[in-house]
Amino acid sequence: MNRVLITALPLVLLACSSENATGQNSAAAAEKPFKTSVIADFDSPWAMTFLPDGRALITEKAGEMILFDPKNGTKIPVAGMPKVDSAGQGALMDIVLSPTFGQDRKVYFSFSESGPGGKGVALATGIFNQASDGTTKLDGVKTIFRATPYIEGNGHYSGRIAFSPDGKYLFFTNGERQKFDPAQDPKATLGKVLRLNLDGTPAAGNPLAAKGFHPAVWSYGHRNLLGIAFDKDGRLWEQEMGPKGGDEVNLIKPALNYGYPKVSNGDHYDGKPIPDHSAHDGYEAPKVWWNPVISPAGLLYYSGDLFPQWKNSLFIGGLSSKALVRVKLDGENAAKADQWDMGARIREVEQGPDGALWLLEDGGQGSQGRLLKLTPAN
Ligand SMILES: [Ca+2]
Ligand SMILES: [Ca+2]
Repeated sequence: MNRVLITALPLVLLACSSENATGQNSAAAAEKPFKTSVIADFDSPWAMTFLPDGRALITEKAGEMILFDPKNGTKIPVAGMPKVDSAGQGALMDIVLSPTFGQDRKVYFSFSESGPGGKGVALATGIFNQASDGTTKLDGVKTIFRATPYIEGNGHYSGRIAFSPDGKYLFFTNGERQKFDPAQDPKATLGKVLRLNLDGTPAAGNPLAAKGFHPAVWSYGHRNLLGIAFDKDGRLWEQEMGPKGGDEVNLIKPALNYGYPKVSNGDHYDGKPIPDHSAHDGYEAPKVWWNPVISPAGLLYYSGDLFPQWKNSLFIGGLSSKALVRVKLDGENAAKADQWDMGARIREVEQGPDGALWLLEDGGQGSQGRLLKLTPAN
């Protein structure tokens, strides 16, 4: 097959092929309300975002950022990226455009790195520039925030980015690094949702600073937060990989403690029980949780017109579940809606300019790292 597959290749056809290893049968595939087209293939992609001109920036785990043009399949490497420590769950992680991208071409991205004390997740900015010969780079790359503290290990960095609807604040997720207790440690940014100014400094008025918390903390008691998104009414939704049987979608509110590792509807992977959430225990319970787990990676709030029936839904990419998962929102409530078998670990979900859904497969454990475009079946 060609390196770049711009021809639509419905998975319905793949599902009938003897080469298909997805385990789907064609009847189940045919029930999907979308057609899946394979657009391109990447090397362990992690995140993507669309530019105003319809091209996309795509991050790869080892540290490459790629400018991709869906119209012709062109891939251009973006120069100027910092050194990434991509061992284990480490990666060049999220990529989002600044709220002011139209004026200043600034982008924000996250990555894991080595530093004093061990490793941690960092947040950086750069100015996206493309020369007349097509070469592309980020100019003036600057790390503007680092997790506290850096510690040993290669897991649970998190590193997802979202901007408040007014464009004034940046919300950044820091995972608990598989060390459990940092999620409840007021001084650590680990296991927290953070609210920062656009220059990476902690936002004034964060709700726990006066109680001795790190001044960036917005909410705490989280595990591995691999998705964060605002809805049309300005509510902040978050998903996280919980312990065994405890993956979560949470509605994030300032100063609340979401419980980990003190309480969870799941239990530790080594079998040790964790008390479940219960009413009036002082911990904020998830709106939705999964047992068995789905291993949620990317999170998208859908606002497009191409799938009007899915407005006001969250879409979640599932790793171990090899699924695209839809959660229906209704004000402050959320409920499981759909879980489609995609036959591959799904790392990222994005909305295209026309409202199509775009997925990035994970690159490991049998998944190929393909870029998929979903459009209505009929
Ligand atoms: Ca994205
Ligand atoms: Ca439990």
